[in-house]
Amino acid sequence: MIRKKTNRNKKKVYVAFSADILHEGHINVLKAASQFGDVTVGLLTDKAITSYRQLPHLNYKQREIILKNIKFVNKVIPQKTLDYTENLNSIKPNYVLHGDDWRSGIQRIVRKNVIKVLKKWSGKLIEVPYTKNISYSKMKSKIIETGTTPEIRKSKLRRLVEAKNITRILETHNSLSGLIIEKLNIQQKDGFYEFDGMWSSSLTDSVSRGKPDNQSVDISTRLIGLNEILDVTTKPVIFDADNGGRIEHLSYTVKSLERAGVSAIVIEDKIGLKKNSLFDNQKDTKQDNIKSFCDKIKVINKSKISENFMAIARIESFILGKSLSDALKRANAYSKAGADAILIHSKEKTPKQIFTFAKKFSKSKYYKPMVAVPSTYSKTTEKQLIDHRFKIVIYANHMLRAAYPAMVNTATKILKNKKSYPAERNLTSIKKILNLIY
Ligand code: SPV
Ligand code: MG
Repeated sequence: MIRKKTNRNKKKVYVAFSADILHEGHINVLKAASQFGDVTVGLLTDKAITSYRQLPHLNYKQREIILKNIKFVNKVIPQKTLDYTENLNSIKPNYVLHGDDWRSGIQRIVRKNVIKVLKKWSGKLIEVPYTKNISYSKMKSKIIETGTTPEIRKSKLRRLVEAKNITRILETHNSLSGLIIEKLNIQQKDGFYEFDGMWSSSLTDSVSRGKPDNQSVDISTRLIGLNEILDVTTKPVIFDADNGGRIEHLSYTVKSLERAGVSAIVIEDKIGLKKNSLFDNQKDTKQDNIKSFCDKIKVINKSKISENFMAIARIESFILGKSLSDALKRANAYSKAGADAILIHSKEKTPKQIFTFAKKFSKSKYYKPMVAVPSTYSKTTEKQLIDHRFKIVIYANHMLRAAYPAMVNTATKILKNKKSYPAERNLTSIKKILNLIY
């Protein structure tokens, strides 16, 4: 093996990369950098990258291994923010190299700051011509087209929870809604926004098949639908498994989910005939006892193959009119039994109930990341959830609720007018729908 020695007399060169999809443009910059001295690469962590764009396909370790083995690189260190200041101050490089493509857009401010910091020790920014005909977004779409591996997809949820203040999940009930979640992103003044993953909801999965949310749609049927979504997406999935079914069957469900590349299973602590939690009348609904539910969590953890697969325990105490102390007792027990996260459910109009829970549970020695489902308390902002230490937000049914009135309105208009023209105004054009997927 060739050891790369750092030459004390050589100049120090710093290059920052996210290096998700490595291409010849990176190599051009690194080659140029190595001509000025010893090259340290500041490799952006998942956290730094998600502050301005999507979680990279490869995790930090994988990206580090690739860079360390490039002959122009002497050292790789983590760069924990998009801003270079911390690393520059500790290394005090003579040069920073970057492609000349960062003079506009989000990187403009970062660039300005690099120049300012380098000035302190008369360091210089050298910009090399950006390698033409390379588009990160085109390459990213290629990855979507090609697909992903179950393991890479599965690991993404844990990475997101570690990297982001809040992981934003939206309900999907078919491939088209999955594709919208996959592709939609917006650039706002304060940053880049997108959905991080998908919620496979028992409610919308059932309703879109014309059946009630009471497990009439069996797990195999749900997995068929899910696989169709997985075929055309790369983002992680959280699977709503109701109460997990019979404990004797649970290990098989976990295996099927893992094989498909699902990141997390959510099980709720209810027993008996399943009834959706948002119904007002929960008279006949029974909660599981703590011990039996903990046993289910243990079965999930025992049957899972990958450490990346997560067990999320969903507490229904508030749904069933039970007290805060009941919810807390359960949260601690479920966490101790091995749950990776706690979903505290509520059907109140305000988040008061879950925030009171969050304040107490965040202080518990058994604290685990918390998950919120703001279906009824929908005025609650992500910022408020972050302030209460929620790490995942699930918008649990919105895609189906959006599609349903649109379809009913269109059908009504055609029926009323005995022609389709009046409905056209609210429809996607035929041309657009033909070209939506090609
Ligand atoms: C679902 O989306 O199926 C859920 C959330 O489990 S809730 O409808 O609130 O029960
Ligand atoms: Mg459900």
